Amino acid sequence: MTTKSLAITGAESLLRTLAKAGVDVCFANPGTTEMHLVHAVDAVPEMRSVLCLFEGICAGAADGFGRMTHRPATTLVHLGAGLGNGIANLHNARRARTPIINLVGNHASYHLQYDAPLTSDIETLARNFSCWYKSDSTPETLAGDGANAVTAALKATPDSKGQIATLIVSTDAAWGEVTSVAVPNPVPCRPVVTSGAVDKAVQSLDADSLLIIDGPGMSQSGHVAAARIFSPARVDAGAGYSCIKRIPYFPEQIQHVMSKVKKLVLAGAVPPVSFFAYPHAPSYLVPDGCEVVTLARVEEDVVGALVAVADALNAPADCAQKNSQRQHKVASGKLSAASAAAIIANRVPEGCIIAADSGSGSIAFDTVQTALPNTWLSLTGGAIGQGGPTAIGAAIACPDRPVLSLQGDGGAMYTNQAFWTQAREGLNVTTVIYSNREYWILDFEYLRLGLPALSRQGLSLFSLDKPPIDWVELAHSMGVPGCRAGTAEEFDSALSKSFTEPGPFLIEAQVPSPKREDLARLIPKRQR
Ligand SMILES: Cc1ncc(C[n+]2csc(CCOP(=O)(O)OP(=O)(O)O)c2C)c(N)n1
Ligand SMILES: [Mg+2]
Repeated sequence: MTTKSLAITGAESLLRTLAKAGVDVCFANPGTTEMHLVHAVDAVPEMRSVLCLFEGICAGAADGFGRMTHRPATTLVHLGAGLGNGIANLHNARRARTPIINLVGNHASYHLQYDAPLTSDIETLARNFSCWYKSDSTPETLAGDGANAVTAALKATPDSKGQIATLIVSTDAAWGEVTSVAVPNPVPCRPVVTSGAVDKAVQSLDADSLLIIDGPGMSQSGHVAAARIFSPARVDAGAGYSCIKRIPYFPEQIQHVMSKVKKLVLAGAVPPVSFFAYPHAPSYLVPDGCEVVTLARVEEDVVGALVAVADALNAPADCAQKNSQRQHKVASGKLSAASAAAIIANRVPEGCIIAADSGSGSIAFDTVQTALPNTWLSLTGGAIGQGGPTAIGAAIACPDRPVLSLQGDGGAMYTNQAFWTQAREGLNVTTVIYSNREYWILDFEYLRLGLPALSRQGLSLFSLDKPPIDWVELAHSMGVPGCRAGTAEEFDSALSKSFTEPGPFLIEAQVPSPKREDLARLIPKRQR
C-alpha cells in the first residue's frame, strides 16, 4: 500500500519510508554509488547521519544503537568492498541478534555487465550475516523493499540467523523518479510458547537443574521473571537489579559448572559448546545423561515463557533478591586488571553503558554487578574491534547515559577510527585501553594447547611492543584527550574525572598481563 506525494527519487522514497518506520539514524561511509542515497539522507531531516571512517565502525555503531533501542539503524556503505570491511562487526551483530539495515550502493543494473573495477558479488557477502537481502529493486519497489527490510530486521529468527537486513541499491533504482513512499508494515510479534513447554520446564526445575537464559530473556523483565524462578540464594544481583551469572569462557570451566546438572532448561539459549575445539576437550559441553529441556526458542516469547513458569510455580512477583551497591576494595599501587575492575565498579555512574571487547576489561562484568545500575554490552561473536564502535551507537541511542568502553590494545587497533567519530559527535564515551602491548590471550591459548615453546619468530606474532603504540597520542590526533594510568590511584582519578567532563576521553591503562603461573589451574594437567 502506498501514499501519494510529489516526484522524488527512488532513494528518497526509501529514506522517507525508513524514517516513517522509525529508522532515523544512518552510520555512513559513502562512495560514488551512494550519491543519490546521500542526497536522500540530506532531504529527509528526520534521518541523522553519522560519518564513520571505516565500515567496521558503521556496523559496530549500528549494533550498539540497535542493542540499546531495539530499533534498527542503517549503515550506508560502498559496494562489496565497503560491506566486506564491515563483516567482523556485522558478524558480532548477527550473533547479538541486533536489528540492523545495511544500505549498500551498487552499480546501475545495466553497468554490471561491464565488470567495472569496483564490481563484486555483493549478495555472496550479504548472505554471510543477513537474514534477508535483496538486490534487484527498481525505483518503484525500493520504498516497499525498505519497509520489508525493516520488518525483516524486527522479526526474531531461529538459531543464529540474526536480524540484519541488507538492501543492495543499484544506482538506477536510486536515481529513478517515483511519486510515492511506502507505508511501514505492522511490527512482527514473537510466537508464544506452548503450555506443554511451560509444564515440562516447571517439572524440570529442581535442585539438579540449571536454567540458561539468553536473547530477550536477558532483558530487565526477563531477569525479574527468572529471579522469581530461582531460589533467591542463587541469584546474583546488581544494585536494584537481579542478575544471572555468565557462562565461563574455557571449556573446562563450563564442564565444572555443568558437572552436577541433571536437567538443563533453555530459555532463548542453546546448549553450551566450547568457543573453539581443543584436542583434549569435548565441543558439546552438556554432560552425558543430562536432559535438555527447551522452554523457549530464541525467536519465541522468552520473557512470556519465563513469566508463565514463575506463575506456575506460584512464585511471588517481588521475590527477587536485589543486591545493593557496595564499595569494592582496591589494592593501591601498580594497576592490575583486578584493581581496575574494582575501581570501575566503584566509579561507574548510574545508567552507565559498558561496551566490552577483548582484553582484561571483561573481568569487570562481575564487579559491576554490585555497582550502580548499568548495562553491559558483550562481545557476542568474538570478532574483536567491537568495543569502540558499539560505544558510538550506544551513546547516540542514549545521549543521557555515560558510556564506558573497555578494550584490549590489540582489539582497539582494529577500529581505532572510533575515536574520530566520538570526538566529532561529542559523545560521552570513556575508553579504557588495557595496554599490555601484546595479544596476551593468544599467548595463553598457545600454552593451553601444549604446543612446543615458541622462539622469536613465533612469539613475534603475539607481541605489539615494537614499536609501542602511544594511545594518548593516537587518540589526541583524532580529537580525543586522554592520559596514562599506571597505578590504581592514577586510574581512579582519571576515571572519575572522565565521568564528570563532557565528551570522549581515553585512559591508557598500563596493566601487565596475568602471570602464567596464576592461570595454570585453567590448563588441564595433561596439557601443561
Ligand atoms: C576480527 C578478529 N581477528 C582476530 C581475532 C583473534 N584474536 C582473538 S583475541 C586476539 C588478541 C587480543 O589482544 P588484546 O585485545 O590486546 O587483548 P589481550 O589478550 O592482550 O588481553 C586476537 C588477535 C579475533 N578474535 N577477531
Ligand atoms: Mg593486549
